[in-house]
Amino acid sequence: MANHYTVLAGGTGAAKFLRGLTAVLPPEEVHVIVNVGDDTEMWGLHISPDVDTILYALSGRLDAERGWGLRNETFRCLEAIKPLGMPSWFQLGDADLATHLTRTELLRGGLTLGDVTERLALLFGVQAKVLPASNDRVRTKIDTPEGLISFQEFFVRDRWQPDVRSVIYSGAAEARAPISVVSSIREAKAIFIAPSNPITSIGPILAVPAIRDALRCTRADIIAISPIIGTAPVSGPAAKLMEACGYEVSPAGVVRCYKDFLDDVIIHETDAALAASIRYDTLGVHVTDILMPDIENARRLAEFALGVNG
Ligand code: FO1
Repeated sequence: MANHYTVLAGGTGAAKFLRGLTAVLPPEEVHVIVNVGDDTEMWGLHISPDVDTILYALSGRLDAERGWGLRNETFRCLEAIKPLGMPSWFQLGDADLATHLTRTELLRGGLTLGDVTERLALLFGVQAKVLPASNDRVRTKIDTPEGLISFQEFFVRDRWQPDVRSVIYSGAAEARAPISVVSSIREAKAIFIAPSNPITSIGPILAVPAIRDALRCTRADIIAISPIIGTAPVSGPAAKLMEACGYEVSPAGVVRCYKDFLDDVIIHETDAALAASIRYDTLGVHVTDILMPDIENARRLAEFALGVNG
């Protein structure tokens, strides 16, 4: 068995957990399999929001208040491009643009998204292994009464206001998982599912058939940290999306999303009374403070999660 822990990750919630995990483990022992369903094209550039959130967090440059983009960012290009009639609802910062320009150029030159991410991680001084879930095109689409829209149109442009009829992971069924992703799952000491949105952050990762198969087959313990406390998500539109996909909005609903491979779940201390009803033969339920307002709490949660595996 290899000497690493693997984390399935979306953006903001995962970034907080990973800051804690890489503070208590040698960062090179941490692998991160990142959602690419949020990826989009803007101004001719390939944007990978969750990959970048993780890279920026692990290089200590994430704007922690926003939860995305770079600290001390400026938006001069955005201001200049608005009057030229280009879309300006997606706020691309000036320094952030350097990442998107580099990624787009390298992809055009024939590198895979995984290759580009490895190169960016090296340049940013990130020692953890950051692995996009697929090099193939996977796009989360939201089915609304007005029609199908992209995840970023739903999340950023429309501020998650539209009614949601269903969620589609376009391209996922045909998408391949890189060998590095499958072996990271197969050989991990343990696998953590970050407290990310189960539908639009973790869902697109699980929709890649080779990834779900690897999770079902791995001998590593798979431990999820609930992104839901009580009946509400810690942040974001998870409630609306879980409901639309037929899941109860609760830690029990989160467990159902991962039912075919989950070994343990970590839930918030105020949900302690739910533990007995969630627990079943093969599922361990662990209770602690899962909020991560600062690095100390993130470290504490990471240590707790490692203890569940221990
Ligand atoms: N999130 C927003 O709420 N508004 C934005 O304008 C925005 C721009 C943006 C630019 C680059 C990037 O990498 C991420 C960005 N995000 C923005 C975050 C992102 O859309 C979401 O947080 C994730 O897709 C959800 O995990």
